[in-house]
Amino acid sequence: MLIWDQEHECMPRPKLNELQLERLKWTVNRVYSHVPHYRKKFDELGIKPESIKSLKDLARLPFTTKNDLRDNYPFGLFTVPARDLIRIHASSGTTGRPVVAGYTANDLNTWTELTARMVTLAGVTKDDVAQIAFNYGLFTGGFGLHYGLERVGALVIPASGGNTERQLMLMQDFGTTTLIATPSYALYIAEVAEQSGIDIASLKLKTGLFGSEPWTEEMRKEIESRLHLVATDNYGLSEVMGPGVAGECLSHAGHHIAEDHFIVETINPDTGEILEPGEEGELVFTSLTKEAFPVIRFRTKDISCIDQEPCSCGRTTARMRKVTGRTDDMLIIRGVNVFPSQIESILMPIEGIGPHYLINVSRKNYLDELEVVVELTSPDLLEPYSRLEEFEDFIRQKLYSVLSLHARIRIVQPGTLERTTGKSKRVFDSR
Ligand code: DLL
Repeated sequence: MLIWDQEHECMPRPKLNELQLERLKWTVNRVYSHVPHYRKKFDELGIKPESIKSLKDLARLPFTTKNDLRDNYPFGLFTVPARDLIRIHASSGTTGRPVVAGYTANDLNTWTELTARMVTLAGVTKDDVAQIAFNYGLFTGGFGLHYGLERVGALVIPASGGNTERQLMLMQDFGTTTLIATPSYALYIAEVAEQSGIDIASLKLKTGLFGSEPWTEEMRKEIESRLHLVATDNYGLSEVMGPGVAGECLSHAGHHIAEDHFIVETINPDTGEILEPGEEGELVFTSLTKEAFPVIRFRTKDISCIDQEPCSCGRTTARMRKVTGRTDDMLIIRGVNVFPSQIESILMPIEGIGPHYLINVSRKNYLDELEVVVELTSPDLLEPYSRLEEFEDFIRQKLYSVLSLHARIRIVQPGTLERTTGKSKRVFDSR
């Protein structure tokens, strides 16, 4: 198995920790001297850059939250003036101001190296034809993957998101071997191919690099069987860099984190207490090499756990388990904690319904109500009516056995639910 940066990806842990400490000191120094927000927070806690003597001292530093980023919109947390930046990206942000990420020339080079690492993890090489169906724009997905793929020497097709029929034409004509998209868009591409009578098995697709939104193992199986490829997951976020923070290798044993560039911690989201490897909690990232927009202990709200054991692929970098939810994703319905990913895991294996679903939560007479809308795979399944009721009942029972919640099930015709070319929105909470 090819490793992009053998030296850093396979470093013995003591050596890696040494490098992390040196880089952490550099970062703390940098934010203390250039970013008023950090200086003020550190001063309040009596922390000076010299206070960082070991990696354990990281725990003394304050957390950074999305609100801190919003309060300093747009450039308040940058360490350099705009003239030293050469690129800006921003997260779409469903509410309020977007998060703005700035990059110096060195930052872009680091980012390119890390996405090159990540695509290599997934087995992509210079022999591949990589079609990027992420949006190119302020979103970090398109440009982020673009440069990493070019660096490994793959032939890049910058298709961008949308225009699904053209995506399929490009796949057929240019011999795409690697598809880069959100998992929900990958499914949509599969669906359009099936509807247009394209024989997907005859395409050259081999690998899928999917990320940017949560998806379950059940969804992975569905995508792999419909697109005839090996689907790998990769994780990243604009605040920390974009894609390239972590990605799966072909051992499929978690996502390797670029620990020479980021320190990852898991914390109890309620108390802030630091958790041990293996314990599930909120991921917190500290950047170690970023120039323009370093982050100190950024709380991601993403839930995962960390494994520091070396991987069978030979890399020593810690691995994070696939992120299946966020602390702010969790729905509390009649006192029961429900993650959308749990519902997805239950629905996906049920024969006769497709991988598209919606979760509606509302309140009626002071009581929470959960409605799950699912799509049939074939319109014939709607007949006769009694079968439909039976089927709804079956799905309701399945959900009840895991969630202990009675849900209303609404079965709709194939193709009814909205498809997405980017990140999907499946939960609507009107309470
Ligand atoms: O989604 C960066 C990215 C682009 C990652 C392309 C991978 C591929 P944002 O738009 O800032 O950045 O969204 C970041 O998306 O905090 C997670 O909640 C979620 N997310 C990203 N990747 C995954 C993943 C990009 N593989 C937010 N699994 C993060 C689950 C993910 N959630």
